[in-house]
Amino acid sequence: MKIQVLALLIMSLIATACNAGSANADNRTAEQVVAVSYPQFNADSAYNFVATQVNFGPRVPGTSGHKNCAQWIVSQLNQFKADTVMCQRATLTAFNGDRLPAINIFAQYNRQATKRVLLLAHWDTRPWADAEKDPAKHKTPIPGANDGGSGVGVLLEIARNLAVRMPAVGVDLLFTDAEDYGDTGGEDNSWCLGTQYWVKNMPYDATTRPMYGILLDIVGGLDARFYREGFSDYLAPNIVNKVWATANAAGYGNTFVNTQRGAVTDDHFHINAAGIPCIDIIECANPATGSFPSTWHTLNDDMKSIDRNSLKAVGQTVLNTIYNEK
Ligand code: AHN
Ligand code: ZN
Repeated sequence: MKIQVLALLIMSLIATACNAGSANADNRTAEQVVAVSYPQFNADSAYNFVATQVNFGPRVPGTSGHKNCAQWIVSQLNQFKADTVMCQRATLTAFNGDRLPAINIFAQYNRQATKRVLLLAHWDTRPWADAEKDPAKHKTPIPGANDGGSGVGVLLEIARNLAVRMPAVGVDLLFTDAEDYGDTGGEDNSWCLGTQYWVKNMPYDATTRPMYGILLDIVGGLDARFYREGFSDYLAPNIVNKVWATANAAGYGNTFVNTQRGAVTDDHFHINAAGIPCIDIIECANPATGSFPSTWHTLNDDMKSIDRNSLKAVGQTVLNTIYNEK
């Protein structure tokens, strides 16, 4: 690790020396130059990770698509050299009495680091397309490209980058299950069952718990906009400030809009309740109503609703955020 940092330092000194006479010579020290060298988030790679998930079929707990996708996520994390990959299994009872064989998948990078960041996304998909106009479609499972697939696709592309070069801080990746088996219009606690279980059984103590968390949910939509989500802004405003400023600095200020819109009881709500400040990056398609994209919980939540530019804006912003940490 020391050698790697030294090599980067020397490389950037050479780069600085080469630029010395040119118009863009600046006053940054070598250390600052190193600090701003970010890995490149590959949107095509993330897109392919989303497509692979969709090809498994719906990832509804208890189905073969669910089982196969869990195996695949674990194999990808191992391939991308996570220090540890853990499957937390539980049978959770849904609002309607269904028993769900849930798996929260947890991977740690740079396990020794005491300063850590938690990144999370739900990997299950909704069993019912109950936002369809046609009631005949309400019992059909959604493809879950954006709602489920996109967050996982971005996290796996981040994992691929972590395998190449680690940031200064430790990184925990949590793929939560049974988020989307909730009761539309019913109890808020009927959603996010995997995360509710996780916070009751977290593998953290005072020294290993992360400084903060970033949840990615519905991050791949066409021409998506991300507003400051209400609970994030109320419970973890400094993290929202940090991430939105990082997006702006990276040129994604149009995608990450610096105003508050909407509020959603999502996985981050429960992480906050467990004492870890956590924000939600989630699409707000209509700032007037704070609503989700039109494909949400419909059969049109397929690959046609996925935008590489949105994956890139979110993925690069999160990467830059964690590589900025000292
Ligand atoms: C509520 O409707 C309370 N939460 C929904 C969170 C969600 C569903 N995110 C994606 N799908
Ligand atoms: Zn959903």
